[in-house]
Amino acid sequence: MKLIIKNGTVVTADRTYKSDLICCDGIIKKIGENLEGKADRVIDAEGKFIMPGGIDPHTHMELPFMGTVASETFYTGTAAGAAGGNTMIIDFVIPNPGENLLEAYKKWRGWAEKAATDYSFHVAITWWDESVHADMGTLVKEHGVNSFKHFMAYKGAIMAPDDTLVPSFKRCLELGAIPTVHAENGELVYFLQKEMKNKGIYGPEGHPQSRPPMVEGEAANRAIRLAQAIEVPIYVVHVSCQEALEPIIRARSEGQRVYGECLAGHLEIDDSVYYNKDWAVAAAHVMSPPFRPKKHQEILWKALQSGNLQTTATDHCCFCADQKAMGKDDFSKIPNGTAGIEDRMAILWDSGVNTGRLTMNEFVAVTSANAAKIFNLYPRKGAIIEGADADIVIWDPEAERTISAKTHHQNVDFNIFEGRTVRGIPKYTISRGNVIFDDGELKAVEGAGRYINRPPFNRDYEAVKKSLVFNAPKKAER
Ligand code: URQ
Ligand code: ZN
Ligand code: ZN
Repeated sequence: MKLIIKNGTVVTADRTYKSDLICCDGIIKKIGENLEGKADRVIDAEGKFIMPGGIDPHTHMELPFMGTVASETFYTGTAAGAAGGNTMIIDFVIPNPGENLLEAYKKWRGWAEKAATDYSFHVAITWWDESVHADMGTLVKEHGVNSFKHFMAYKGAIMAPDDTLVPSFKRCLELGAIPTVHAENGELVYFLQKEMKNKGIYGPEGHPQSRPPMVEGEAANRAIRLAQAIEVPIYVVHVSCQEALEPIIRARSEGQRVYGECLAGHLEIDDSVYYNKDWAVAAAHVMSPPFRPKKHQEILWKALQSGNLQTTATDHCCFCADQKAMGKDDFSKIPNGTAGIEDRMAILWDSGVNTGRLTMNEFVAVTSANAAKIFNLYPRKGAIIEGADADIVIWDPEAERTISAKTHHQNVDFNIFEGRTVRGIPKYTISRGNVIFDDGELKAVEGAGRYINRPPFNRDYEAVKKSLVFNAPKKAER
């Protein structure tokens, strides 16, 4: 399939310039002015921005969790993501404690074969013994995994205590992989949940009250200090509040290699949702860390603007009303998770670029390029250069959309951004040169996505040079 994109303005994390593009055989073949030639399709991108397709580094498609399974599949979720301008997800393999990591990895790989866009996996370390140590090595060396997740919350389920965090962080360093953390102190959450119920609080309002910002702040600080002692980089997912941001800013100002991610939801939604008179609406917002008091939103925006947070994600983990109702009598039984993959980029554009908080280039950085760099996908992903994958979103900065569960493509019956009108939305989403979101029409193909290997990070230059081969852009034809 040969595609020519004409008259557009290319916007990357570092440049904005008028240019045409020729995409062929799944990659960006040529970038330049006045490109002509025969093609299967020509798109006139006049007045539109040509940007790297969004990368959502935090999703949970069809996750088995809290006694049920997330309602979004790898196909429906990546298709909905394409409708929102995304061309890649990094999802999670989450072994049950005691479950063999390679078995769990193979299971998730099977589920993900239906994906409509490219995908990769972080692998969670939910228990520890010598076999985990060994399997981490196999996953890095043979399966293109370079990031391992640690849930510091969810006591009694997948929580990783310090005696798992320390050896696992050390193993990440040995392998050239990056540890990532869900930073909430699971012991405190467990204690505070019991406190809530002792006070007779069983409704959704018990959820935020049992995981206040200090619970996240303690865990973020502890994870960062462990990483500092072990001298391994660290990536903190879904940073939701000032208390978790402060240790990140402190560590970064001291030169420690710490990265932080924030969710579109945490940037825009506050904890008043948990006091909605309609139980189902309050429960639909139960996710962890919870939505916070309003003051944290501007603090997160400032962190994105200042570069103290580097990526945005969604933690797309969908549960429909009947699933959320599992916690009808006890908030701690409400499956945790909300959607967002279809709306993240438009929310970031409308609340970020339209307001002047972010430049268009910073928008590309926080929705695509930075995640590609941190997880060693760049410039194959997250860039508009010759030789990179033709993962592109053609953005219409003037078009508007009103977000609603009635019209979204996500396989869930609730939308946390319900009723929000955004200006600036995708007109076309192109996955490896194929137009899969076509001027409002979703043309995603089940199974068209590929698993993307992510090489480890190496400190010895020879290994780096070798690993760059797949990244090396083709020499521009003169
Ligand atoms: O904690 C996570 O990231 C997963 C289990 C999704 N659920 C959530 O509430 N964030
Ligand atoms: Zn989490
Ligand atoms: Zn998550």
